[in-house]
Amino acid sequence: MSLIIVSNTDRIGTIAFNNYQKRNALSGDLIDEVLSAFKTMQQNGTRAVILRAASFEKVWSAGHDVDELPQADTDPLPYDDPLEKLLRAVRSFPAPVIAMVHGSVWGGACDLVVNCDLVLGDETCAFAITPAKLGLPYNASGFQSFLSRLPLNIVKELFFTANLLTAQRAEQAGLINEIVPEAELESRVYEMARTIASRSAASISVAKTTLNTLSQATPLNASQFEYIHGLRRKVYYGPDYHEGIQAFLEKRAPEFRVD
Ligand code: KGA
Repeated sequence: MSLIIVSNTDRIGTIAFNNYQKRNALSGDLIDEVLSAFKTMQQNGTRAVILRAASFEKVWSAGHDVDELPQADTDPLPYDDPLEKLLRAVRSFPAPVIAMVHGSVWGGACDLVVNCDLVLGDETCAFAITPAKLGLPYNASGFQSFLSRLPLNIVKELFFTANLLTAQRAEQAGLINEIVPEAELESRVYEMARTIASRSAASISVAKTTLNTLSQATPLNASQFEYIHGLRRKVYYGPDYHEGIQAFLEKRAPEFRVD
């Protein structure tokens, strides 16, 4: 059975997560389906893509499928991780990708939303980035995506507390473009997509690529990158990551080392 529902009308594509049993966790299989949908939409000249959950539930997506994260001693978010492939597909899609968010968004799904070009949510939307609950060292490209969207203190709050940022605060911080009443969310998102589709595709595509390139432009030499990567390696080889994943799988609170 398909884990997403895909449709395309008037060159506006919709990709809807449809695996609520697992709270729309971003498993490799689900991501493969999304990547294939993006590929077809690019071939069809789709002018805007809406990323959403199939139905309005409490959770939009629970993020990376934790069952598919390595349990210890391996980089949990390498360049070829399915989540990383998904984020790159969103960034490189030649037309805008709009996240339409009802409900809570967790971990890697929060990174996904931050990588979308536009985000509209209703009063129920809320966002948490949770590597500190898993003892997981987040990756440099992920931090950069958050930093290019949000003020440093908000990024730190999200990563340090792993708590949900409410819709109101997410709007104030610029994580979402606008809060729209639940009953109007769908119509507002599709209206925005239609407006985008009526403008110059060539102009919008180059604007997206240029803005993404400029906002990600950070001079970082090889030595600095290796230093950061070395810090991450200590964490995914260390006891916290092992404990964080085990605790999730055993459905208990993690007991991180205090020394
Ligand atoms: N991965 C795998 N399975 C998940 C999952 C996830 N991220 N989130 C939920 N599930 C499973 C869960 O184990 C349960 O399975 C089912 O989905 C319903 O969840 O039916 P089973 O086999 O027991 P649950 O918890 O019963 O639903 P809920 O009470 O409605 O609560 C929903 C939330 C989203 C609040 C809860 O499931 C939750 O806290 N999930 C984890 C959210 C999270 O921390 N995600 C971050 C994953 O890490 C990540 O993206 C990275 C890379 N990171 O943070 O660095």
